Order: sequence, then structure tokens, then C-alpha cells
Amino acid sequence: MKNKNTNKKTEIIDSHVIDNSSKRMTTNDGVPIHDNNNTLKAGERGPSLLEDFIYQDKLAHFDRERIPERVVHARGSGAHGIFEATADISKYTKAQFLEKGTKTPVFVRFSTVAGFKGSTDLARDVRGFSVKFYTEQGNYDLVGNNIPVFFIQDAMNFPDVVHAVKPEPNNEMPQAASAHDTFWDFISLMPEAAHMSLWIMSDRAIPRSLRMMEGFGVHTFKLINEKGKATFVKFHWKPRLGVHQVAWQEAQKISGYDADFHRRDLWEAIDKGNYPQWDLGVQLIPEEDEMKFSFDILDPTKLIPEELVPVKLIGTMTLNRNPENFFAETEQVAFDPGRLVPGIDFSNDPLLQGRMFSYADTQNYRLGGPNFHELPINRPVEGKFNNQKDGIGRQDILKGKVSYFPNSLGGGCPYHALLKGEKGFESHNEKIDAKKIRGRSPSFADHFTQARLFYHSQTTPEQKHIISAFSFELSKVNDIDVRRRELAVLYQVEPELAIAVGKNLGLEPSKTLDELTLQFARANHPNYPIKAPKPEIMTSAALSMATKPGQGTIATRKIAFLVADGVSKSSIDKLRIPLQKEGAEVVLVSTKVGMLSFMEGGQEEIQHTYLTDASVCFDAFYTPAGDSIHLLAQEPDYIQFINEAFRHCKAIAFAKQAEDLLRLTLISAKNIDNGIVLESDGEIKDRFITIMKGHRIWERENERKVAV
Ligand code: HDE
Repeated sequence: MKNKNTNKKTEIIDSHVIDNSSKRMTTNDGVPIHDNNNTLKAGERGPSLLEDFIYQDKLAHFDRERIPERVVHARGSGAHGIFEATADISKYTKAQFLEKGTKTPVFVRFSTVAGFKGSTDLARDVRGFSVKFYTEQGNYDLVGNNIPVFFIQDAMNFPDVVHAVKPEPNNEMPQAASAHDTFWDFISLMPEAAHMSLWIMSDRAIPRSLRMMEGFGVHTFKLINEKGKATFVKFHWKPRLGVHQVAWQEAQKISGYDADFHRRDLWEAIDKGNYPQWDLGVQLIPEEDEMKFSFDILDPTKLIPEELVPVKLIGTMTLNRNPENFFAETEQVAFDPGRLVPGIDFSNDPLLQGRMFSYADTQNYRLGGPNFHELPINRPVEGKFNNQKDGIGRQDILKGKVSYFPNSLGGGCPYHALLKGEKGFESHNEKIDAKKIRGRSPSFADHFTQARLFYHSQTTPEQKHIISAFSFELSKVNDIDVRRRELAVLYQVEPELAIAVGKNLGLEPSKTLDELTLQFARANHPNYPIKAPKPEIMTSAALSMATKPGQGTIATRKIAFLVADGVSKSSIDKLRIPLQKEGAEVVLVSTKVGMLSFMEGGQEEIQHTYLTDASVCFDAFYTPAGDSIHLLAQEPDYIQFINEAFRHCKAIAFAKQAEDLLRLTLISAKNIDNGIVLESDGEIKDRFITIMKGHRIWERENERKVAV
């Protein structure tokens, strides 16, 4: 489908798009190619000739097709869109793109961190959430994650945490997984990682869809107003479709059925016009309140509970256009938290400060030199004007003989704003009077209070999933001392959590931190462990996915209608029409592709089958009435669909005539719950939709020892 949503940025992209249709093939120099099938040879059976410039042109380019993948966040999916500012926050910031009513083109890239470029989308991992705003005042990058805190406090540890989570260097295993010795060795020695490790073991790390996750700027930044006054700010993205997860067992199966599950979901949603939306929220903290909290707002292992500082919504982002070309756009886009526009500035968060060096540095390497700003996806919409010149791959053609400043021969241009009394980016005029120190603030020394806050804020099923995740990961750790050490860390977070995980490992957690862990903690904080300040709150509803606002929609959720030839069309439509009205997507899954024949006569084309699709890829299920039920009774994969749906706590509906099929499944009279919606109990529609809005039937898990 031709991209119809255009904006100032996509016009730049479009001007670079090459359309091969109806064109004659040429070499890279535009020379028409007569024969693209045969190399030039000395005789029919002779050797190839060096003068075959057509072959060399083709192969030399092919040989250089790959560029280094990102050292982290290698696996990603991107989309274009628009951000519209919806609130007046001019009191806090002079950022032009945040002026109420302003529309700004954006490009977004979502990513996993640990896996290679071709790894599964379903890894248990933090997701990158990077947004490039192409503002009238230049590009602004908000390079965030779907988890609001980070593993480490200081940038110096970044290569270490990445080396620990990546495949182990001796055997390059495991791929896109944190369940191995080196990761937990590192984490168990770094108590500051406790908070993030709980998030990463929670359902946040296995999203149902990229469209259904929150985003966070993580660090505290500053907004700067016209008068130069600063206000601290935390950025949030709130998805309109709610925040949902898949179960870990599902994630592992989906990785086999469709490793591109998230990428495909995003692409298809945009392609169908189901444009995902997020509201941008800010938590604003006056400069005077910097030291007011029980934690340090510069510490990236801490969040600011929404109960203490509410999130104010200031704009909406809509992703409405897929990239034309994955490599040119999603792969070559270069995000950098150091790209700021007037009105926004850094804070002194030591992790953020460290990021300032790394992004442009890695991009100079990954994208082959200093001209990556000129790639169509990275170009600012209002152009760039300076005296930087030359370098590999330079595309801009600088006019005239002047490439220095100050100059008179070029009329003093490009001039800097100051000279003409205009405004450009000005750093916040913060006063700093300090001694150089290679060390850490004592205000960063409380590592467990917020980890505890997170755990206590989860519902029972969510806590069970965290216990299961730690049990899974630590069971995959071979070194028993690492297991013990991590259990001791968990004990500091919450004894019950440590005991529950310990049971699954056959270990009793120690009540005190391991000596080695203490030694490392004391290197940063000599008096460790410190007495933690009293927290302001003990639980925060905003931290649970189950209690998020926006959960009450089933829009774009995928519902499998399980059919075969002879199915009743009226039984299908009775539910299909109301579900589609709610914005849900109904997918007919049958025994074969091609035409499906209805009991009442007539046919419909089928794209999905029990062979090609899997239960774990859908949100809810319905078996309509008709002669099809005899065929389904003999279809083991149908039974598997239902059993897996039941296992993963999903809503399953049966038309009256199809209820007999239940006998063949694991669902018995004993374990029927309100997630099994039967027509014999009355009209299905409303009950089915209500159940789906709750996402899962968590009570089913109570029957089991280990969560899904
Ligand atoms: Fe990154 N990070 N990071 N990071 N990061 C990169 O930049 C780095 C951190 C994040 O879709 C790299 O161009 C350091 C926090 C995202 O292209 C690299 C530190 C957060 C992406 C880099 C951090 C992030 C990256 C690799 C600690 C959440 C993907 C390729 C000081 C707020 C961007 C690249 C995309 C990518 C360095 C910590 C988010 C190596 C040194 C905290 C979403 O430059």
C-alpha cells in the first residue's frame, strides 16, 4: 500500500525513494545492463574475465552490504508518525515543539537490548523506546526504555553490564537471554541493580505488543523556560491501548512460531490504519524540591512515584506510516540523548552524562564516518548550516570558498544567533562549584526500598510471575554461589520473594548479603549498608500493569475463530460483527488455506490454518456452530489451540452446538470458570468482551503451583 501520511520529514524521505518499476537495469554509473545472468568469460567453458566491470560493480556492492549492528539494541522496529502538543506548558519550557497545537514529525524505533539483529522479538528484556522529533529547531531525541529505571548508576559500568548479559564470550551462548551465569553473577554483585532486576523479571519484559507498552525517559531532565529557569522533568509515554503482556511460556513458543511477532504486529497495525497512539506525560519537579524526596532524583535506579508527582499529559504521538525501506530508515537512524533543542537540558544524572559520549561515538563507527547526519532519516527538516565539511560519504555540496568562522568573505555566514540578537541553544546556567571526585553520592546508597515498592505494588498474579521468572533464570545459572548470592539480594528486597524463589531452587536464602557483594557495595559507599530513609509510600498502583488506566479496550486484539468447512456463517457473524465494532481483529483459522465453505452456502477466503498459526499468537478464541465441529473433533491441532488458550488464562467461547468439543480438551466441569463463555448460558457477546477487557483469567493460575 502506498504511504499516504506525509509530513515535512517524510517529504525528505520520499525525495530519496527510488522506484525501479518500468526502469531498465543499469550499473551504479547508470550504464544499461544487457545481460544480468552471465559473467563475461573467455569462451563458453572458459575462465571469467577481469574486465567484467558489470559483475564487479554488482559484487563489490554486495560484499559491503552489511554494517556493524548496534552494540546494544541491535534488534529493532521503526515507524514514522506525528506528535501533537496538547497542553500549554510555556511556563516551564520554551521548547517550540511543545507549544500547544504544534505538530512535529517523529520517527520511533523500538528495540530489545541483548539479542543480535536477527534474534527473537520475544526475549525477556527491556525494550528501547526511542523517539526522534524533527522539530523546526532541529532534531530532539528522547531515547528511552519501557522500564523507568536502569541497572546501574554510573556510566562507567555500562560496558560491564552489557558484557554480562550478552552471550558468553567463550561459546557465544545464550542468544537474547539473561538466564545465564555471567548476567546473574554481575547483578548479584551490584545491589544497585536490584530494582531494575525486579522490573526485568516482571511481565513488563515480555510485552504483548510494542503498541501496548509504556515508555520512559528514565533519567531526570530539565525543562528551561524563556527566563532561563529550570524545572526538573521525567518523561512518560502512556499507550492508548493499555499495557499488556504475554506469558513467559507463550513467549518461548511464539519465538518458534513467529520470531518477528512484535515487528509484524506493529507493521500490520499501521498498514491496516490501526495507528498506535501514546500520550506524552511529564512529571514536573521545581528546582527547589530537588532534595525533597527520600531518594535522589539524579539516581537512575529510582523512579518518582506518580502518587508523589502526578503525570501531566502534554501531547499525543500517532504512528501512521511504515518505513519504505528497513535498512535506510530503521537501521540507519541514529538516536542520541545528546541531541537537545532549546527548552530542554540534561540533569547531572551520572548515567545520562555518560551517555553523552557514547551515542555519536558509536554512530561514527557504525555508520562509517561523520556524515551520518546527512542520511535522509537523520536530516533535520529545516536543514543544517555550518562550516563542517568533507569526510566519507559527504552528500551536501557546500557553496563558495568560505568554510570557516568568523569570515567576511561569506558575509559572516552562517552566523551564530548571538551576533544578531537571536536565540539558539543555550545551556542551563547552573552554578557548579565542586572538587573533582571519582566516586558516588551517599544519596545513591539505598538500593532496596524502591525494589520493595515495586514488588509490593504488584497484584498476586504479577508477583507469581516475578517468582517464576527468577526461578527460571536462576535455575539456568550453573554456579550455585551465584544462585545463593542473588537469593541473598532478593531477601533484602522482600524475604517472601527470596523464600519462594529459593524453594524452586532447593535453597534457603541467606538473611544477609554475601561478603563479595558487600565488598563491592562498600567500594562505592564505605558505610554500606546504610540505614535507608523512610519512603514516602509503600505501594504505588501505577507500577502494576493490572491496574493501569486504558486497560478497558479490546481494540486491535486478535481473536481466533476456530473453523473448518461446513461452519455456520450466521454463528460466525453473531460474534464477529460486535467484536469488530469494538475494534478487535477477527481471524478465521481453518484446516487449510483457500476457500472456506459455509453451512448455509457461500465461501470466504482463508489465510490462517492450524498448521501455520499457533494458539499463543491470539488473545481469545471462539468455536462457532456448524457441521465443522465434526472435522474439528478429529483435528489434534484444534484441541491444542483450546488447551493452550486455557493454560494461558485466555477467554474461550463456544457456540452451543460446539460445546460438545469441550470433552476432548483439558477443560472439565471441575475447572470451568467465567473465562469459558458458553452459549448455553445465554448470549455470548457481552460476557466475552468483558472478560477480554480483563486481559486474562488470572484465577486459573491459582490452581497451579507455578505461574504461566
Ligand atoms: Fe543506550 N546505547 N546507553 N541506554 N540506548 C545505545 O547507541 C549507552 C541507556 C537506549 O534505537 C547505543 O546508537 C551508554 C539507558 C536505546 O537506535 C550506545 C549507557 C537507556 C538505544 C548506547 C546507556 C538507553 C540505545 C548502541 C550508560 C534508557 C537504542 C547503538 C551510560 C534511557 C537506540 C547506539 C536506537 C543505544 C550507550 C544506557 C536506551 C552504545 C553508554 C539508561 C533505546 O551508544
